[in-house]
Amino acid sequence: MKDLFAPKSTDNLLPYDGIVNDLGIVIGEMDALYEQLATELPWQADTVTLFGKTHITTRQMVWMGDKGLSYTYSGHARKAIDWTPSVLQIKKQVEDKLATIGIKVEFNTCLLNFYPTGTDGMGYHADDEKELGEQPTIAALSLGATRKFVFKHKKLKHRNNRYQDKPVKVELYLESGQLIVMHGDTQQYWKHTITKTKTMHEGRISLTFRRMLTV
Ligand SMILES: O=C(O)CCC(=O)C(=O)O
Repeated sequence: MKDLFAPKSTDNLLPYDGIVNDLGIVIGEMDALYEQLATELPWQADTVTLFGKTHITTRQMVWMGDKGLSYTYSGHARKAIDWTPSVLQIKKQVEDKLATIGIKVEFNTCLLNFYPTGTDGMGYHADDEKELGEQPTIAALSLGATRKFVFKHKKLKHRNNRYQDKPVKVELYLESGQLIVMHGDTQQYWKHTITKTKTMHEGRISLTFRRMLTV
């Protein structure tokens, strides 16, 4: 039976200052796709410099995109590798899905993250680098283990008069095959994280599609 209270893909999951839509499970054969990406991609540890300290992550990453694109975040520049046929096909499916809620975008890069277990995560950050332009549209597709994804407002620490009882944190559980899209002012006002957990032992891959300015 259809759940009348299930959120619609056009509902905004953020209470203010940005837009996040949940398009639900948008692809099939997720297990096979997860295995394919886990084995065929050249995963590497990520290097992150925060407050002058450099860390090598247990999370693995691959940066993929149109020829010649490079991207600097967390203090390090990365050069994109060429699209693989499987990721290019997923990109097309994601773009088609977004078009169904009126978002027309052609992504030119994808950051893929591989979290081997629940103890691998990604700290709070915003994808607000200048190469992404103002109000970037970023689509995130999850494969594998279900993980918690949390948004936290950058400035508001507590509910205040301006927003009355609206929350300053929003939590989602992202399942295999699920697609969310962050757009509008989201990166300007909110940070997001993949929280760590000791209770999850399976891996997860995320594909975060972006459009970088190429001038
Ligand atoms: O793994 C995810 O879903 C989030 C990845 C992320 O925050 C990012 O690539 O900026």
